[in-house]
Amino acid sequence: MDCIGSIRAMEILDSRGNPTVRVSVVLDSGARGTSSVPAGASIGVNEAAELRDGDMFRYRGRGVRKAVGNVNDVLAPALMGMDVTRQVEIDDAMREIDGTANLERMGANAVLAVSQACAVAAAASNGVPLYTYLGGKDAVRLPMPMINVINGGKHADSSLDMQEFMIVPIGAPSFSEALRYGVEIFHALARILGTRGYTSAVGDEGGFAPLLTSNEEAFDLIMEAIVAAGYRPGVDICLALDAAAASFFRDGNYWLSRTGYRSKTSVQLIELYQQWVHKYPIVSIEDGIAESDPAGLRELMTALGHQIQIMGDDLVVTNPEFIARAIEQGSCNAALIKLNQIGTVSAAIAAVELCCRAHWHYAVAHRSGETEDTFIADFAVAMNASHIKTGSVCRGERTAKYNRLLEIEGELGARALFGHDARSR
Ligand code: 2PG
Ligand code: MG
Repeated sequence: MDCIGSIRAMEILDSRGNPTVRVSVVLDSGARGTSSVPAGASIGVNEAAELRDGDMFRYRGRGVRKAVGNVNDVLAPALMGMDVTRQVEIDDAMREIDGTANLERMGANAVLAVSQACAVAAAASNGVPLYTYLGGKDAVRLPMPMINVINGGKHADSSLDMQEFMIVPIGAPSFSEALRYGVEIFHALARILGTRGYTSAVGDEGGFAPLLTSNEEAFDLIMEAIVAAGYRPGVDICLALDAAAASFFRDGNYWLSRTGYRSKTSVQLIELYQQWVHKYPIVSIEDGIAESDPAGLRELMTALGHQIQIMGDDLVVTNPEFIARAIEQGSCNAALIKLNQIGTVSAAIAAVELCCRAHWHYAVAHRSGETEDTFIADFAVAMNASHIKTGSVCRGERTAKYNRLLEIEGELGARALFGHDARSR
């Protein structure tokens, strides 16, 4: 048994230059673990709550000194001496101290940073990598990356309503090859944007953020880049979309205003998705309909649920309760898993278990405001995730996760599995 000797939090910066929480845990043995938490921009209304200071004279209200204080003054004394391998007990203790359903009192940013740092310290104490500690020795599968190459919505000042245009290297034989395919296409896309007079400046998640004339133009340019890089659309590379539709849903309509369309009903928006799925090799649409539009969600599943992955993100917010409901109501057929939407490692694991039972695919995902922390790379392997969504192949906070996955693949050597049919666990 290795017990928690000390827990210290500090305020650091995320990739958007906003404060966030980093926690270091030291165990009695001297083993230690450090972890930092990310922050979203398109946030589901039912997510666990981040605690921000609200002091407009510091970081325009976005400081996290209160969350840091809660770790150092409240959570740390309560967890001192606990066996660090008792993740569920540690997480439950924090949830009890907080006393709210969405962790708003302590702050999900405070609670998750402690939860993750404890897992990292426990892995170190056991002398095993984090993915083995959390997933056991059968955790040998690398996730399929969904690589974001064009940013829109709340992640860029681009002209696009849709938030994320991604490529999925389905034809790659290994994770590292998938990543290489993605990088080559990313660079081809940069060249194509340049020749058309578009900027190759990037958005929050590292995808390009050009001022295009339509969402279709984004797909067309990506298709061109796939071919220019020597790959076959639909065979080597498919496409995925995160619409983040709640960000343009108002008064019962979808306002695709950036691209000059008038408002659309859910039926019209779904028709548009159907046209896109027909025209482009799209295998996944995330948050295609807002979580507050149940009729639209049903229609989307009826229209495309048998054909492609309909991913719930804002809809299910990594919350076992919401995932159970979505499974029952059939409002999506796959889920994003974001630890900071639910606030503890053990609750995120419970969310994954539900997805597994429903035979859903699930993508472990980053947030648009990230740090150099690589917890989610290990977590994706530990959870046998079908996919990982961690942005583009540039910006250090994104490549940190990819580089960690390359390291894991190297460590696993011949034992490493990759791809959808490796789901045998
Ligand atoms: C999403 C995420 C991550 P954000 O909507 O899936 O890509 O964005 O972190 O801004 O919620
Ligand atoms: Mg999303």
